[in-house]
Amino acid sequence: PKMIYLKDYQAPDYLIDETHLTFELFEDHTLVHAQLVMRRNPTLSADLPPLVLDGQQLELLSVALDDRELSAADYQLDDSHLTLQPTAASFVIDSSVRIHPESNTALEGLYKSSGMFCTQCEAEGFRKITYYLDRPDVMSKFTTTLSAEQHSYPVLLSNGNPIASGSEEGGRHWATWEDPFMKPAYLFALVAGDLWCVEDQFTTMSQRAVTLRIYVEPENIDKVQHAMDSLKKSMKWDEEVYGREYDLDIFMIVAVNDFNMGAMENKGLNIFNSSCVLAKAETATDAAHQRVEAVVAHEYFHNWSGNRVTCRDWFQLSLKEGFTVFRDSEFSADMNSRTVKRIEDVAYLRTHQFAEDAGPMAHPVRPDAYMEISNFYTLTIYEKGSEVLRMIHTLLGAETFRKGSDLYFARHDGQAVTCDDFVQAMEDASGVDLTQFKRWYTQAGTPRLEASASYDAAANSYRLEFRQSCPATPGQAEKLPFVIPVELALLDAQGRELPLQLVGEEAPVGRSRVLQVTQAEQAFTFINLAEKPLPSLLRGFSAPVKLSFPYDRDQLMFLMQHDSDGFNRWEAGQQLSVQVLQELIGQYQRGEALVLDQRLVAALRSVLQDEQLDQAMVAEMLSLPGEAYLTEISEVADVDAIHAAREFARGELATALFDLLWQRYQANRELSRSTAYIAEFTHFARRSLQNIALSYLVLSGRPEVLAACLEQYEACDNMTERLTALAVLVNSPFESERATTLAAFAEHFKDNPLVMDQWFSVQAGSTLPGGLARVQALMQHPAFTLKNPNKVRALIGAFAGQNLVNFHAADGSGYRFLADQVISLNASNPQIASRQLSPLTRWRKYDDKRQALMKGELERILASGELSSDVYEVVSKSLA
Ligand code: DPP
Ligand code: ZN
Repeated sequence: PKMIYLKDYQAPDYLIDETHLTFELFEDHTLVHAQLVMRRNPTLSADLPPLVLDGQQLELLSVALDDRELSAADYQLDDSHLTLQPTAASFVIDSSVRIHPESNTALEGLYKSSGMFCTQCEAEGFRKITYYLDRPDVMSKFTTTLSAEQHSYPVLLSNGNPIASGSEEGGRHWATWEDPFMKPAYLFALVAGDLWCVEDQFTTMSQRAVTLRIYVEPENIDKVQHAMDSLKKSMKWDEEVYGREYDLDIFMIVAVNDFNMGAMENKGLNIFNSSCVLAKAETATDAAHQRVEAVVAHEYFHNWSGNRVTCRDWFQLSLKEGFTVFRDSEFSADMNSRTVKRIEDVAYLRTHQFAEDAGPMAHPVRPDAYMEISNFYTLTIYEKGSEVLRMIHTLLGAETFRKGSDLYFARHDGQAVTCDDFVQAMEDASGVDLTQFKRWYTQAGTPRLEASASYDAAANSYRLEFRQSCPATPGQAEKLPFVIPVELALLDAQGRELPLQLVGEEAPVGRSRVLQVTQAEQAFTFINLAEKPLPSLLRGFSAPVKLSFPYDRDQLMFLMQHDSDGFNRWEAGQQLSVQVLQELIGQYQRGEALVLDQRLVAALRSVLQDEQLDQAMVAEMLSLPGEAYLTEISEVADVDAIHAAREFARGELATALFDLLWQRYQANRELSRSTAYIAEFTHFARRSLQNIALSYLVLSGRPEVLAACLEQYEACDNMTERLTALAVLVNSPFESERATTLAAFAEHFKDNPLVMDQWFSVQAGSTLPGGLARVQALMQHPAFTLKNPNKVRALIGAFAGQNLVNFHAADGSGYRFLADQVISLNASNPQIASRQLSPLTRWRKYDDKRQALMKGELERILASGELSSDVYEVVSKSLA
């Protein structure tokens, strides 16, 4: 595989004005006929270069140019292109190919899942369907006719509006769909299957009625309402917050069991991993309900940020993904709790994206080069991309940001554009120069921001100094300073925000404001401060940086109680916990007895006693930083010490806070008993506190907690409580109850694959000794298969990504296991294989012995035979 560079971008030689597709779907093959109405790109010279169409794994049956059948002498064919010579500026290509969706295990292009036909074309899957200019800047008007056997495939869907249908001889039928909007091939979709749908309606802001349909397998028809409600909320929110109206007469979602990603925003016909659609109380957790709401919104929002305005090339992927993640996170914040949503997003970003940005696959939000684009659907493109948009939003303010987005959509509707075009619209609408800001798009790595402060009592002034730097990343040794928006307040001894007046300002400007750190070193002096303040910095995590400020533990406890920024209250607690845990890690490494700083106990006690505090916040504050986060912030991660220290702290907290936790648990369990399940934020909140309380309580080993756990498992009416009870037992010392409950759960839910995924995950994550053996045994379970990406993620992904003590076993057995799985997945599903590799790419974080073992496995993969470009790119970059 070779590198593809942004600097080599060239506009397409030819355009495809119309695309007429015909699919004849059969059990052992599919015939695809494509008629492409083409012309020379008018912005280029008048000569006619060869036409190079993309195509892979296609059996070419015939090709014609302007109705003239071509013979093999008229074209060149290799394993990824069909090349021929046009003779006029406008022409029509007709091709027929045979493909094999029934044996497509890569789940890219057209494939079969649970007996239905479906597609996944982003990024470069369309070339596995027909010969085409498979690039996002070639936009075309599509008409699609599909035919199949009527009994097995009563439902035939494609993009746009249905315009005709009928029956054929021999029990087959057909349907034709027409999409009036120009789109790139990656947004093409087709579905044929035996599906049921739930239908609803949405009236848009200009009073157009839109039909909404969610298609699922018949047995899942009772699990669709939550997704439908989420869809209607998303449509309304996009009208209100962004002024975006839906544009077709029908919007469809189809749930598919075998899917590489979460979902796909195909025009008018979104195809979803069933895990991101199906949700009802008995089978889906609160987290799953929230995920469905967020993903439905995300894909719907793409209709504008992605489809109406798309990407010029795949280097611009964050143009649509970063923006759309930002849009869906704001939507979720509006539907639920803004502070809690922010905490969840930041915890995720800091644990996972920061690790990516510090590893061998680190790349800018707009990469310069890639080997396999499927590897670039990353946390950096999505989550950091969203943070970059959030910073623009912070710098411009909500109103001006909206003017910028309106201008962007108006100026580029129907076009394929770049990240620069987006920023230009923001600059033009605001008059703000974002030249330096754009370094966020081009420089990889997580910036460090060190802050320090000094108070001058004689002058009543307070000086804050910032120093920024950014570590080297592959291909980028030196970095230039970023524009870092730092939202801050200064608190007095009672925790009140003080008026903020910088030297040179006539009067104070607010009590919480955004400063811009743009230099490598920069100081700000605040005046008219009669007492030394305590700063609340980077409020709401206003920039994706690693901030340090020399707070002592008492100051952090003070901020936990008094900071008026909810996010920073949580953040103070995290920093306090990190300090305390790092102290324990040191004690463990030196072979000393572990002693927990009682200030952490005191701080969490007052959180638990605070009846005013949102219960979800209480739950968030009780959650100690995870092992993966502690790994990320370590120079060299000592897996065993991290695990031991964190478990010790949890045990001490459980003992010291037992009564309060028990009280909070029982009060909430009582509410759960007396109220039917509601998928709504206040209920998510109280269940999250109830459940984290239970996970602490069980550490006491007391019989009344075991009884409570079993009661919750048996008597609850929803998966959130049931799965928590199961997870708590699985990680508990109550061996016989663990086994009985696991067996009962599997028996009860054996026919529900999504619930069985949870069952696998809970066990894969258990940090009790013997983790690998348990995972290997589970791979033999009848409900497990490597062919289903959700199963791979639930068992193998959860083991390697979340069960750090077991995965990093000192003998290297976890590494060897993962490499074996990657080698076997490489042949069947390269995208999933490559994704599973990421724990091994982080080898630099570990001690020499583990480094050698991890590298050894990467080398073994490299030597294992023919590698997909997906796996080859990640392995070779990791070893470089
Ligand atoms: N399906 C993926 C997403 O929506 C890729 N577009 O993010
Ligand atoms: Zn997306």
